[in-house]
Formats: sequence, structure tokens, C-alpha cells
Amino acid sequence: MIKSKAAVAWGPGQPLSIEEVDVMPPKAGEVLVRVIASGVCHTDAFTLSGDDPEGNWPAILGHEGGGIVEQVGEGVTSVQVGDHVIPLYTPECGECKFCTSGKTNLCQKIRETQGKGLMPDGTTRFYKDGEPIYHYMGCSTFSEYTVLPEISLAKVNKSAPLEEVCLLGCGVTTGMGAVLNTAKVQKGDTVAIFGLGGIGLSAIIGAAMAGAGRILAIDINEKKFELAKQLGATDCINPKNYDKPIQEVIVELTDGGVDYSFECIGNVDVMRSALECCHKGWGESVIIGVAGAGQEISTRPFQLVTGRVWRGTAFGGVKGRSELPGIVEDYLAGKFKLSDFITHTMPLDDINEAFDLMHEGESIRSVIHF
Ligand code: NAD
Ligand code: AHE
Ligand code: ZN
Ligand code: ZN
Repeated sequence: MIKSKAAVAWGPGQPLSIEEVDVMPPKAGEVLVRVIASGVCHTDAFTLSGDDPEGNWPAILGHEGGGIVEQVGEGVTSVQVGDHVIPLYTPECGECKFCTSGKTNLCQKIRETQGKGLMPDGTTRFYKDGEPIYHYMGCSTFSEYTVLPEISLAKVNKSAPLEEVCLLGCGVTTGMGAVLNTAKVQKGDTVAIFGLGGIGLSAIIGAAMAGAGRILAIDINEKKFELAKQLGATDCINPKNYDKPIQEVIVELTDGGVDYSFECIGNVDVMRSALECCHKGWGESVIIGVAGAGQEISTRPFQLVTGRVWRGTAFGGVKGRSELPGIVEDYLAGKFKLSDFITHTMPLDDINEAFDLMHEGESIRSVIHF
């Protein structure tokens, strides 16, 4: 057992509390990781708010990390002490029905226990004063040390700075992947991206890489527009400046609607707008945002009858173990930048500030340095 400094979420709606927790050694097939850096994603805030039906308390949140293997459990062969790794909330076992389908990245090997905040054997590795603390999304990167199943680790090039590539553990991979893997945007396509946080801005990078002809970037916070333009947005739109539904505005601006739209907020009303701004006959809308328990999407079925497609994506459709190392190589080769996204860095002690900055619309990503 080792001691670890961690930010503990004791219950929904409460600030995180910095504690010294006990971390149990990795069991068979598990790995102890020393976390070097972790981004703070809106999904952490979503779960902390109490809106996540899968919230377990107390828990150690965080799922956008980068770290170094400290110790391996029995039978672990794919990583060794000293390897640089990115934790995966979407693991890749390579052998379940989902992994072998060739149709999805949603490995289900450990999904049930992961959703309950437990390791695959049904127990936790975190304790405080002898009481268990739950894991989160199989990652719990808001802790100096964390334990993950081997199948939940992508081994990456050691020359990549973990303080930056941690963002590939969720936000940037999700946004880029949604555009490049899920929608498969093609050269010349018109796309609309709703919500310009870490996810939406990464979707802009993906759209620019795909050679999209027009990239409409939509947000109610105009402070996001400068970076959006820098990354390739051709039109920045604030829905508050119009007195009609934003889907009507976009349909008019784009001669009948966009080829692809992406909802990167988690707002079910915006999800409807994102679908309805798609072009009749072929436009596709991809839901990335996560909406709270009890919320539902709606539209007139006629929208689908007339050829629009509604779909969703998790982790940008990326298979973490086999594909994330290559995305890190692309980053090292200069194909996209991560530093633009890191508006704030702070020690774990100040992690609540990262949540405040997100809620105030001041940050793109805060990265916690351990
Ligand atoms: P963020 O808070 O950094 O950004 C959200 C942006 O949406 C902000 O710029 C905000 O101003 C804007 N916004 C809010 N309400 C709006 C409205 N009504 N109209 C237009 N813009 C509006 O969040 P993020 O970290 O980029 O995450 C975005 C969403 O994606 C969250 O719901 C998160 O949970 C989800 N997410 C999903 C996946 C996945 O795999 N599907 C992965 C990561 C994040
Ligand atoms: N627990 C929530 C759903 C949360 C959710 O959709 N998570 C995304 C990743 S968000 C990353 O920032 C995801 O990967 N979903 C697929 C999965 O299997 O969780 C709920 O509503 O229950
Ligand atoms: Zn995330
Ligand atoms: Zn699998």
C-alpha cells in the first residue's frame, strides 16, 4: 500500500477535497500509474454536479491524464515500469464481441464494474481511513497514484510531454475523432460545430484537417471565437444575436444546411438545432455532448424521413490501445498543436479553481500538474 495525494469528491455539488489516501498495490492484470498531469474535462464537472446517473460517492474523478508506470501486477506483459501511458476510459481488450466487431471502439469487457466505480474484480484500490473510495471512468487521474486494468492503458512515445498529451486522453481525441472517424468529413464539406470548449475546438482541428470547405463555429461565449478562427473556423456565430432559431439561420447561410454538425455542449435543445441545421437528404449530426439523467432528445421524425441522420460518438470512435499511440506520433510530427488548448495550469491543491474557470467560461483546458 502507498500513500497518495488525491482530490476526493465526497458527494455531488461539493468542492473537491485534497486528501492523503491509501492506494492498494495492483492485482493481476492491473497497473499502478504515477500521474504526471491531468486535464479537467466538462464530464468531470457533469459527474460532480450530480447529473450523472453513474455518479458514485466518494470518488476520485479525472479521466484525461498522462502518467508513468510505477508497478505492474501479476501477468501484465504489455507495459513495464517506466513506460509512459495515457489512461483509457474506453479500454481495448481486443477479444470481446465489441472489440472484434470491427464496428465500434466501445470495448465492453469491464464496462459494468467501471460504471460502478470498481475495478474488474468488484473492489476498489483507494481507501481513506479504511473506507473505500470509488474509481471514476476507470481512470481516477486526480490522484498522484492510480490503478488501472492493463487493457485501459495506451503506451505512448516517451518523448511526448505528458503535460500536453494528457489532453489526448479525452478532449482532443474525442473532437478530432468525431470528425475524422465517426462522421468521416470529406474535402469541401460544410460543417457546423456547436460549443467551442476543448471538444468543439478539437472538432474544428479535425474539420480543418479533413479539408472542410466551410466551418461554422457556434457559441454563446464570444471569447471562444478568436481561437476558433485561428484553428480554421470560417464563420463564428452567437445564437444570441438572432431572433430566430439558430438552425434557420444556418440553413439560410449554407444554401439548405450543412453536411455535418457536431453537438459539443450536452444541451438537448442544441442537439435538436444541430440535427435540424443539417441538409435535407444527407446531412448528418453527431452528438458528442453528455446530457444529464432524465433528459431526452426530440425532433419531428420527418427530419429523419427526409434524409438527415442522427448519431453519437464516444472518445471519437478511437480504439485507445491500437490507435492512440499513432495520434501521439501525429502530434509529435506537428500535425496539430495541443498548447493552444492549455489556458491554465495549476497544482492539485488548486483543482477547484479549474472547475470555477470552466463554469465561468474562462478556460479551454486547465491541466493539473502533480
Ligand atoms: P466546455 O465546458 O469546455 O465547453 C462547452 C462550450 O459550450 C462552452 O464554450 C460554452 O460556452 C458552450 N455553450 C454552452 N451552452 C451553449 C449554448 N446553449 N449554445 C452554444 N454554446 C454553448 O466543455 P467540453 O469539455 O468541451 O465538453 C463538451 C461536452 O462534451 C460536455 O457535455 C462533455 O461532457 C462532453 N464530452 C463527451 C465526450 C464523448 O466521448 N462523447 C468526450 C468528452 C466530453
Ligand atoms: N455516465 C453517463 C454517460 C457519460 C458518457 O456518455 N461518457 C462518454 C465519455 S465522456 C468523456 O468526457 C462515454 O464514453 N460514453 C460511453 C460509455 O460507455 O460510457 C450516463 O449517462 O450514464
Ligand atoms: Zn472527457
Ligand atoms: Zn473489448
